[in-house]
Amino acid sequence: MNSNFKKDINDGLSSPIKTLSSKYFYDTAGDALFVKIMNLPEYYLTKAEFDIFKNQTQNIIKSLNIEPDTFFELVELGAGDGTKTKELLKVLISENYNFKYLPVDISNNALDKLKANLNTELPTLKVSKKQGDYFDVLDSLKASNHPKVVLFLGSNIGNMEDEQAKLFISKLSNSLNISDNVLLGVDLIKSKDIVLPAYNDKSGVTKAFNLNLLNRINNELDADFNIDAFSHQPEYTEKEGIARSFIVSNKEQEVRIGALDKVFKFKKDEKIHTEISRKYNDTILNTILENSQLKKVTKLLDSKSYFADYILIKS
Ligand code: AVJ
Repeated sequence: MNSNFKKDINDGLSSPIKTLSSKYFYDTAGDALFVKIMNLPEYYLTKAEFDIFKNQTQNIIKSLNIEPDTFFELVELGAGDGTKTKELLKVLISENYNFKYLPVDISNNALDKLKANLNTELPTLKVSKKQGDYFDVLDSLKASNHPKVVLFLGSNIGNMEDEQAKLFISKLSNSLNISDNVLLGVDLIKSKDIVLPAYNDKSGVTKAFNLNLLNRINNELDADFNIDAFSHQPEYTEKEGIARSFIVSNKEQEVRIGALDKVFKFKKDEKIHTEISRKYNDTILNTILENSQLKKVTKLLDSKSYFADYILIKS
C-alpha cells in the first residue's frame, strides 16, 4: 500500500500535467472530512440518495429479483456508515427476507464500526464484513453461487473516467451470475449553480478535504508542502457533466519529498488534478453499460430529480 502510494505520488507529480489520485483522500483525517462533507448544506448527493432509500424502499425491493423464501447475499461495495442502506435493511428484515449483508470496504476500521452499529440497531441481521479490494472480494464471492444483489451507491462510480467505469462495470458483470442485480447510484447532470457549490462549500470543508492530500504526503512521505501556498479549485461544465477538482500553486515554489529524495517544481498557477466527479444521464450510462451483460431494469429518482438509483440485472 505505502509503496504504491509512493510510486503513484512520484508518477503523478513527475508528469507534465500533474495529477494525484482521489483514492488517496481517505486517510483518517480524510475519512472524517468526508463525513463532514456529507452533512454540508451544499452537498445534496447524500441527502438525495437517502430520500430514494427512505421513500421508495418498496420500489427498490419490487425491482430486485428477490423473494422472501430464497436466500440471497446483499453485497455493498464501499459500505461507509450504512445510513442509506439501513433503510433498505430494515424493510427487508420486517418483510422476512432471507439474506445476509456483506459490506465490503478497504478500511477495516470503517467495517468494524459499521458491524458494531448494525449489531445494536438491527440485532437479527446476519452481517459478514469483507475487507479488501472490490475485485478480490467479488472474485471470492463468485464461489458461493447464491443469488446476489450488489450495491454501489453514492455516485462513487463518478470518481472514474468513462473508460475506467466501463472496465469496472464489465469486471463487476463478470463476477456475477445470470439474474443477479446491481443497484448503482449516480449523481445526475444538472446546472452549475447546484453542482459547483457542492464541491466549493462556504465553510471550506471540501477545500480542507482536497488539500489534506498534501498533508498526507507530508506525513507519510516526509514532504514539506506548505499547505497555505496552495488553493482549492473546483470546476464544472454542464455540457460535459463533469466536475473536476484541482490543487493550484499560489506561487512559484519547490517542494521536497524526503521519501523520494526528490524536489518538485511548481509554477505560479500550476494545477494538480486531484478528482473527477462524473455526473450521469441515460445516454452516458448506456455507453458505460454497452459492452457488459448488465441491463437496466428500473431508474428511481429523488423528489428533486438530482440523483438516480439504477437497478440493473445480469442477463
Ligand atoms: C464519494 C466520490 C461520491 O465525488 O462527490 C465529495 C467525493 N469529493 N466532495 C464525490 C467528494 C469532494 C464524492 N464521492
